[in-house]
Amino acid sequence: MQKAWWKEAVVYQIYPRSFMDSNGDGIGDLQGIIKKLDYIKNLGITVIWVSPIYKSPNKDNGYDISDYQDIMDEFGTMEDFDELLKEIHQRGMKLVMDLVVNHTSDQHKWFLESRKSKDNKYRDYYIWKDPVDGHEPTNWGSYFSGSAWQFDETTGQYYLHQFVPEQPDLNWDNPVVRKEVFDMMTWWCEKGIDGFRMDVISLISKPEEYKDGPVKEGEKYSFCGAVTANGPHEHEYLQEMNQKVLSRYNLLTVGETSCVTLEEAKKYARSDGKELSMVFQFEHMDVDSDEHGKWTDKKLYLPDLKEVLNRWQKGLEEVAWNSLYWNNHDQPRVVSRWGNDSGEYRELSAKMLATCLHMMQGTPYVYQGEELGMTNMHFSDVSECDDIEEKNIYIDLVTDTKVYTHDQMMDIISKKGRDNARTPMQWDDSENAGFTTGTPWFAVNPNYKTINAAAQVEDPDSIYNYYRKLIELRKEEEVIVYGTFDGLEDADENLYIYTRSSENKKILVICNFTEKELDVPASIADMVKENRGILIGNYKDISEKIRPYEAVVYLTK
Ligand code: TEU
Ligand code: CA
Repeated sequence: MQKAWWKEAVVYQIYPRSFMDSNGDGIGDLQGIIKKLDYIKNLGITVIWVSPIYKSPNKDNGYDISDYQDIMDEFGTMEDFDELLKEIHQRGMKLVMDLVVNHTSDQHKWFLESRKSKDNKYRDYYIWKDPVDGHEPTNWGSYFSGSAWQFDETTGQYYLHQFVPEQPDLNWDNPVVRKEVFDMMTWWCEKGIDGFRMDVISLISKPEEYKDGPVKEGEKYSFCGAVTANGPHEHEYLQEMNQKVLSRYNLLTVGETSCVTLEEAKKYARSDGKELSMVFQFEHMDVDSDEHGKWTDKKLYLPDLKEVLNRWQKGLEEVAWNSLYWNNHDQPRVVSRWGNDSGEYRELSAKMLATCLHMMQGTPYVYQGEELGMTNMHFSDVSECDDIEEKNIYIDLVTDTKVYTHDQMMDIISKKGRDNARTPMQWDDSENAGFTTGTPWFAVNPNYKTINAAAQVEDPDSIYNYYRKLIELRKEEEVIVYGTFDGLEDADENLYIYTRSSENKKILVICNFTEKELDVPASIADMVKENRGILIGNYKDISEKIRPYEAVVYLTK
């Protein structure tokens, strides 16, 4: 298999707003990140991905950009950025920026001009359509509730926004827009960055025809992603981006490809390097969704998770490349979601989940705080929430349609909402978890007294040091990066078992997703018995049984 530095990388995602505040204003910033680079380096991380740091009104916490070539006031200055990049490179790490070019902020100068008149030079930078029978051009619904169209009085037309109205979609069919984006990307590459995470990049090529889509039972709109994802010119535009920008630098590029299928991923992450290095897929994030999407307290059924991940492991083998993630700034904390965040089981299940993911084939992503076993937080009222997606879904499912009561919705937001990932990083047991000397912009999880970095960095048995060993193993054992994946016992409802094999090495990974003590399945009993040692495990000794939330990686050849 073709080798590449980004296949051997381990990426740490920082959500700057909640990572570390250096000036006491309660908001994380670039100087705060610089203070914590040694903490990240010590984990064994090789690449840092920062969520958007560009100028933004923060309607969607930076995913609504008003100036792509300047730094958000709250985060610092371009000089701070230059210092951050230098400090990261000096530590032998790389920096990946978050590229949000499916849409801009409505405060971006392009949109401020575009909305002025129909014949404005920037009009076609965005997607404007006439009303149809006095209403929205199509029945498309936004990712964040409501219509995906916003009426603009000045020119009597609607503009498309697949997220909130303050995030108007760019018109990628306009070659001038593509050139603007490619020039901006080149500008950042010339500054020396090492890659891009590309926000909803699968949505940039819109359908040739703007017409109504299918509406699900009980819904008012047709989900826009279903008609816009993986559009007719998607791969043409990405190959143009690759040819004009990406291929000229030594980059890690990861597409956040909402609604991507395995077949489409083979195009986005094709191994000939003509598009992107890899993609974030979402099928495994949807295994605990239902007719209300992720807004449900549906429990994980392990065979569903195994079916998705094993299919992606085998499906991309040799032809493309996987990313590996449980967490990011849009997902709840996995130890609460699919582990057990209470008592002794929190540490065990956090290490088990980490083992399950990090022994697979692909580039692993660690989201800030995941390496500490940070957990979800309880929100009792929507007024405690910051996330626009949560606020809008509350109105949709409680106020407007009464699908859920207030208590039901708050319980579900506490389980699945994005705010769970945005509580401030827990550095130590001092006030505000050492995140800020001021008033934190968002509530700190009260469990910071016991769950924090200071309590773990020096403890050899901590979750932090377990992640450090997993990452070290990946650097030592080539079979973990390049070995073949084979799932075992796919139907088992409690255990996730798979092997990774290369010419002269084979490992067996066993993860117990439950608090039950279980027998070793007969199918792997011999492999276990003849093992040549344990590479890593979350119990100090070995047992005839598989214990609650046990993870163990045997060397079998
Ligand atoms: O997220 C795109 C996306 O698919 C989100 O709808 C996400 O999957 C969802 O919130 C999970 O329930 C990207 C960014 O990661 C997200 O933070 C932004 O809000 C969004 O695009 C718009 O830029
Ligand atoms: Ca600050």
